[in-house]
Amino acid sequence: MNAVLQPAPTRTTAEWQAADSAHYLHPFTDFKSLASKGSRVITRADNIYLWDSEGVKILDAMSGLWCVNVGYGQQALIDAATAQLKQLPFYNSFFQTATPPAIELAELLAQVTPPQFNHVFFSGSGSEGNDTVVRMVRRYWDVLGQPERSVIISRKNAYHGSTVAGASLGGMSYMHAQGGLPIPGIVHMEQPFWFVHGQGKTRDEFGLEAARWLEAKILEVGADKVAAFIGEPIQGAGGVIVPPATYWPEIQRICDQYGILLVSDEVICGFGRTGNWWGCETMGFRPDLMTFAKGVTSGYIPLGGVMVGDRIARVMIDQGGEFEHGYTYSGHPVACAVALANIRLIQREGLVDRVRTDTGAYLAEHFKALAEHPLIGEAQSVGLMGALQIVKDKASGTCFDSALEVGMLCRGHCFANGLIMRAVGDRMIIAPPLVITRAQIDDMVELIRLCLDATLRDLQQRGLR
Ligand code: PXG
Repeated sequence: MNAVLQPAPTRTTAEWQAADSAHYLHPFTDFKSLASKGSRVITRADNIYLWDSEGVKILDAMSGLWCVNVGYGQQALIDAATAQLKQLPFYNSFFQTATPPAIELAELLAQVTPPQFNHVFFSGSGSEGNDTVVRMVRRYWDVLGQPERSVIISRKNAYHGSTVAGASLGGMSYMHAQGGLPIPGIVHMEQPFWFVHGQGKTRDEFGLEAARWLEAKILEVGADKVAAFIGEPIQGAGGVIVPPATYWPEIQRICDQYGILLVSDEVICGFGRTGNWWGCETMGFRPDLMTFAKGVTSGYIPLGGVMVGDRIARVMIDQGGEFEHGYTYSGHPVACAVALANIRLIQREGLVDRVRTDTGAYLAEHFKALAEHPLIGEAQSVGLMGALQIVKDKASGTCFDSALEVGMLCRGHCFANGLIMRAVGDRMIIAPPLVITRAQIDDMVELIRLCLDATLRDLQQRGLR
């Protein structure tokens, strides 16, 4: 028998990196390339800050991975997990059983979601939630005697997860290229990215035009074959792409006209990120299904799910019989207990209102000022998510050759200066914890400016600017 592995908190960075590259295959990673560099090992966190194994303090402007909405170190969440682990660490919700945290969370979610939502189906992640969406949407139309309505329309450059269904719904062509995706019955239309596709038009004109691509796609597929349309209210992993204000209301109108279901993937936009509880509230539409994950527990423990609107719930409950679908961890009691503590904390601290009326507006003002920087062609933020578009030429809005990986260069400067930002191509992304203060926003914006300056200097030295 192997010796019992002891935790080794005192290992050096080099020792962590050696063990990491020997055994750990990281997500979305070139394994060989990472092994040659070594991972940055994060060892602790508090509020909006992380510390690495060298003791370096880092401002986490990405909330972990768009999820630590209440910030790190919240005692109420830690206590909720500890108490539930002692009381009942696990029981399932199959075979006509349930646990108090899962029941209470279902009840609370019905209260904090738009009025059409009174039921929830739990999963372990956002990807699994979107697998549930595919199964439920198709089952709904089956039960109504229209099984031929099975096609789901999504968008290019959307991110809906990494399971087979999630990656198929998503519109990342490099993901489709690995594993024969998408699965049949999922089609994609162009994204509402004004900066790339809408130049020469007003944002509002472009928003209507981009929404009408949905109608064109419905007619191409056949209106009687389309089951649903899915989209993120604001695309997150695709680069914080904020659609024009005209886009979502027109999408809603088209879905209503053709009777197709509307699915909002709220995995990033949910739980206050955009200054309302839900991104669909900020963008002005009324979905039939909402996928959530991440912010439901502020990432302290995995949990996801799907809010099921009354239109679908009534059919599934009254006429559907058994729904042949579920996960071992659907309604995991510890995850649900943490989610309850997390949502109550958001309510108690008024975090959603704070983002809408205070910190979101404050960030927008300072972010807009970054658009003056010689490298930035567009600066956009909604609530506490934002993007800076790096450009080669400000006047024309021309971008750098993508092979130059200018975004990665900038991300390197962020890493070196104690700031975590995400680079999506040449778009620099932020989504800081919702507890961030005005003073911390000042620090963050100052750090961003410093990193943009350093990136510009590099480009000038290489003769690229
Ligand atoms: N939907 C959306 C809108 C997401 O952003 C998922 C579904 C999948 O959730 P899970 O819990 O299965 O990961 C996501 C996840 C990035 C990045 O690089 C974004 C996500 C995940 C990993 C990386 O921005 N979003």
